[in-house]
Amino acid sequence: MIEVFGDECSGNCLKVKWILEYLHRPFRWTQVDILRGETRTPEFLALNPASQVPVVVLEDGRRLAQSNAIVLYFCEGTPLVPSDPFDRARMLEWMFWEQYSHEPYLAVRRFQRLYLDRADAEIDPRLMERGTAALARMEAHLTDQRWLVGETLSAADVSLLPYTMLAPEGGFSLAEYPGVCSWIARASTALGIDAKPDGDGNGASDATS
Ligand SMILES: N[C@@H](CCC(=O)N[C@@H](CS)C(=O)NCC(=O)O)C(=O)O
Repeated sequence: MIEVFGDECSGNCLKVKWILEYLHRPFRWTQVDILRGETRTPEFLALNPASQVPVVVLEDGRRLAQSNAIVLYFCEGTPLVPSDPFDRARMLEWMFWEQYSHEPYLAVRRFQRLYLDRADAEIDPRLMERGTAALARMEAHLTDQRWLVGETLSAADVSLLPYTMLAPEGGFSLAEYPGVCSWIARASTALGIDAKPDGDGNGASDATS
């Protein structure tokens, strides 16, 4: 059986959990507590020298890290990866953007606020500034598009959903992004996830975190 090493407080790990559940792929979840330093133990470093979750161990023992690489691996050959090469590249464009221009701000601000208990004034203001720019970029696209790529759910939506949906826990208000809120509802429904972003930045979300 596929084994997933992850921490459910991590959006990167939720991507893996959600896609495996969506694709009805049985898996065993091993909880790795990042706050207790469990990614830094010799045993974990033998699994992933990058000391990060998520990591999956396939039935044949091969290991794979990096959430978007894992999502793409499981989505290959399904309708979640467009067959048209250009659309596939556009899907990857969003997934690379998520890792470089979205997650480093939205996820990091959420982590500092929610798990390190930092007051807003103690958090680098650039996280709010750049996270807001990322949400605005998504809103510009989703104002007249239902999905990030093409006419249906793709791996790009799976990649962008967790940290966008959890943005209120990082102090970001989603209220001014109606296109993003509609997309969160649409993508969550498609994936079978319960998501009710409150949009007011108070962190009251039904999301798993
Ligand atoms: N780019 C990586 C980021 C993974 C990552 O940052 N994992 C964090 C949790 S979200 C982690 O394991 N941190 C523990 C540590 O750095 O010791 C991915 O998408 O999988």
